[in-house]
Amino acid sequence: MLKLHFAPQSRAGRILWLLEELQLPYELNAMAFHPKDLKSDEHRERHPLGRIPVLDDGDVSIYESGAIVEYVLARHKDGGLKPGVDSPMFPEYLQWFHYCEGMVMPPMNTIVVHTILLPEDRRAPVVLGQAQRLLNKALHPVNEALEGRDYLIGDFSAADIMLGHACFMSNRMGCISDDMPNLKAYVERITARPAFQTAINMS
Ligand SMILES: N[C@@H](CCC(=O)N[C@@H](CS)C(=O)NCC(=O)O)C(=O)O
Repeated sequence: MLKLHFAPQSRAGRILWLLEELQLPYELNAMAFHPKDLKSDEHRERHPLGRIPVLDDGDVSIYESGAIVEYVLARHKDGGLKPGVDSPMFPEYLQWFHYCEGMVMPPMNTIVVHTILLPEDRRAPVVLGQAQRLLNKALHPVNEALEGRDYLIGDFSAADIMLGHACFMSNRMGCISDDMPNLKAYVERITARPAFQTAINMS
């Protein structure tokens, strides 16, 4: 059985959401988002940096949320969440799938560091401001891509699980401005999905 190592309010929610969308059976190792769990020797054996998500599948143990999504789709069930290589939507699918960790998450990580993780006296308003502007800029092309579409490539896909989850987190942090109405509607649309609701209520 698949076993997901996760902590609340993190990227691990993507994998929970994916498993719920695909209705695959899984087991959860719910840890606290705290160094006592994430940096324990036991967890560092699963992930050398003590991060989540990590997925175990028999003898396989894999980390990196995007890699885990690809792994589950390829080895377990794709549920129509990935267009075929010959589909005209395939290049855009790949682009948005990777835009998540490549362009959206780096400034979001900086924002989290300078609003939550660092003690107040070590937070840098200049760095925070730069990251907020960068995140806002990175989200504009997503808002444009969603013009006239419900999901990133039209139909719901695993790109929505990756980038949609990052948009959900951006919105929760107040980083989706009013000039991005498509993106705001998109976040409402994905959060209304039953599988997302189940995943978010568990995390
Ligand atoms: N690129 C990795 C990022 C993993 C990552 O940084 N996860 C965060 C949670 S969202 C984490 O474990 N943070 C704990 C820490 O930095 O100590 C992925 O997509 O899985």
